[in-house]
Amino acid sequence: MENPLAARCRKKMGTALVHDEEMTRYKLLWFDPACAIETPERLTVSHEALVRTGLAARCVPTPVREASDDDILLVHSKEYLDAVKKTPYMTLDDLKEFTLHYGDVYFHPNIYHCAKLAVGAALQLVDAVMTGKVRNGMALVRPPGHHSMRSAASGFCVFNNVAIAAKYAQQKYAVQRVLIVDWDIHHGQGVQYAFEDDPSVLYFSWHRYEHQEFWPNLRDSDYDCVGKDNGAGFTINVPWNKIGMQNSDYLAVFCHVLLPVAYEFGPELVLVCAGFDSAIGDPEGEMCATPDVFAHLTHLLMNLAGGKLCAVLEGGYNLTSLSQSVCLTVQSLLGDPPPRPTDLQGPCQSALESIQCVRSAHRKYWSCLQHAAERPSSDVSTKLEASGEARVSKADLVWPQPARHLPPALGTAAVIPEDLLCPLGCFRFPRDPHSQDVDVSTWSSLTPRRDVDVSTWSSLTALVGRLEKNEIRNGLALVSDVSMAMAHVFGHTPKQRVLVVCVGDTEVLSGLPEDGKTLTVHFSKEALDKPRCKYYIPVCLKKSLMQAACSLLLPLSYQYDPDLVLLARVPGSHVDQSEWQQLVGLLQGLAGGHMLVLIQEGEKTLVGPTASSLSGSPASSLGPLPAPGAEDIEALESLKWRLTTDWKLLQTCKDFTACCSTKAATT
Ligand code: FKS
Ligand code: ZN
Repeated sequence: MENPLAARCRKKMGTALVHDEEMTRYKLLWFDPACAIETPERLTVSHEALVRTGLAARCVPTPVREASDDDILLVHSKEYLDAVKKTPYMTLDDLKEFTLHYGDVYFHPNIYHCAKLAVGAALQLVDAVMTGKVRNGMALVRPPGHHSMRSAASGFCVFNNVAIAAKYAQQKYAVQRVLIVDWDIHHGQGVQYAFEDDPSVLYFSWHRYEHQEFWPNLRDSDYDCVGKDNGAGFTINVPWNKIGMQNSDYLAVFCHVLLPVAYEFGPELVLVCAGFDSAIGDPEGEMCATPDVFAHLTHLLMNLAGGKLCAVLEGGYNLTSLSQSVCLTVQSLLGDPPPRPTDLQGPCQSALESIQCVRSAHRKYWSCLQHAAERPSSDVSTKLEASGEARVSKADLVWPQPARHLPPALGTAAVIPEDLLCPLGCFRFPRDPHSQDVDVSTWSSLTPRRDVDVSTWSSLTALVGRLEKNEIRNGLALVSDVSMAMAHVFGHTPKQRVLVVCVGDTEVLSGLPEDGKTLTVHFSKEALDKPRCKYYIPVCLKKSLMQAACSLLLPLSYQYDPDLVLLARVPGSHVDQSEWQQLVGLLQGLAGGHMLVLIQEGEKTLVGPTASSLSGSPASSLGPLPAPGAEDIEALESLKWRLTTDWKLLQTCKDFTACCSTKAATT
């Protein structure tokens, strides 16, 4: 029997699951259609699904506790706490009367107890993550928290679990910067108000808004509410003005708004208001993003803050969609590769309008957005067409059952010379003893034939074959010539769609076919080649790799949807170790995690850090990023403009042609 500590180490520190059945022990006691959806079953089905899929057993079980008065007073007023304290002793009529002071919430004799446990669950999770007992985790709680305010309950929420958790982390662990990502479909106005003037907490929320016609109908939820005083720029609101938003819309907002800003902010802790009413089938959200998308959203946040991420349940009212989404979130937290993304056709017009508005409202606060376009001249266009437009039809609300998830048996294979120690978490992939003769003559015109290591190449071929069969998840190889090794891999995997990401100042593979079987993105600091076609994209940047990774590489990669990712480090690279690890981390969200990293011999020191990222350890944090150079931002923007016609996920403006002409006029 393996000792649990070693097991956790092997699992890169593990994932906490905070849960207690007690939180199912309150419910609505009278007739109120607005509150009827918030049921105990929400918690039961979520937990049962985690148990049934074997995910719960892979987590570190973590008990809840009751939050103390002091914990609750970090966010709420004494008067409000005292009022809630009386509810366990109230009669039904008193409870009904008490409820009337607030909007869309109900009280029950046991809700105060559960609300204390919900806060305590979030704090237990913060403790487990901050003390390093686990890397990340999820708390399954009821009542939710993000609507409750200093002195008011609201929207099923009694105490603000996540806001309290943020203050607690700052107080107890001296955390300097907290990022709160609220992907619930309602605006967490309670969280926003708690931190609106506080630059140490960056609050991001997307929410169904419909030009203020959707609950909680606040002017404060619109894109131009960006925070106050010192906190200006540290509240990011993305209003959804239409229902039916899809995976593309969510991912576009992550790539073009949240991630660039989050990397610039450099959080030390990430908290997620993890509501799943933003998923398909939910009666409140009426959106169309599939449960799979949460595996990606989670994955994309998992390498911020050195991996410290706490997800706390908020809403989610379709029990099927809710429990699937919870599972996919926990699956990512555990380090399993996200499923291949589906249906990424690019964001819809209404989403683009929201993206453009938010980016423009935040231009003056975040240097990664300094070149964002103006907001569209009329931001009410979608309002006018909204009512007449076909709503999402019933037929659209059927979504495929997420694939039964089987993590590959083996993890990370290393093709490295015998004299190099096999990095922790990897296994040495055998050099093929029966290396067939490899015909390199076709490639010899491309690259001078140096110290050709035929046996390395044949093990690479074998390795790619095993990746294809899902027998191995990913691999890395130290090779004497990256170009030759790549050429070899291509020569032997004719059927696949391969995303090639090159980093470094050496030209590679000029002779690749341009038929879409590969998409190459090459980052260098010296200008290399001109783009030849939509499948070959050279990116010349002095620094700002993370910005380019979020807003260029990720959208391209998601839309291309490769079968395999080939990441190559060629000589003359300016990317440092932590950026490199971030890149390795982000790219593992593609191709079901199938990735092969090629490193040129001279950069032996990168083998360890690369292996560590490939086998699931969090990338080291980059801290807050310096402002990217104007030159870099120019280069990036003009590249995105040029590519947008072919790659819709790169789009950040509603009326593309109108934006192009303003762009042309200003540059
Ligand atoms: C019924 C109107 C219901 C209230 C919606 C409250 C949403 C709560 C939540 C939370 F995460 F807090 F649970 N309006 N058609 O989902 O945001
Ligand atoms: Zn909600």
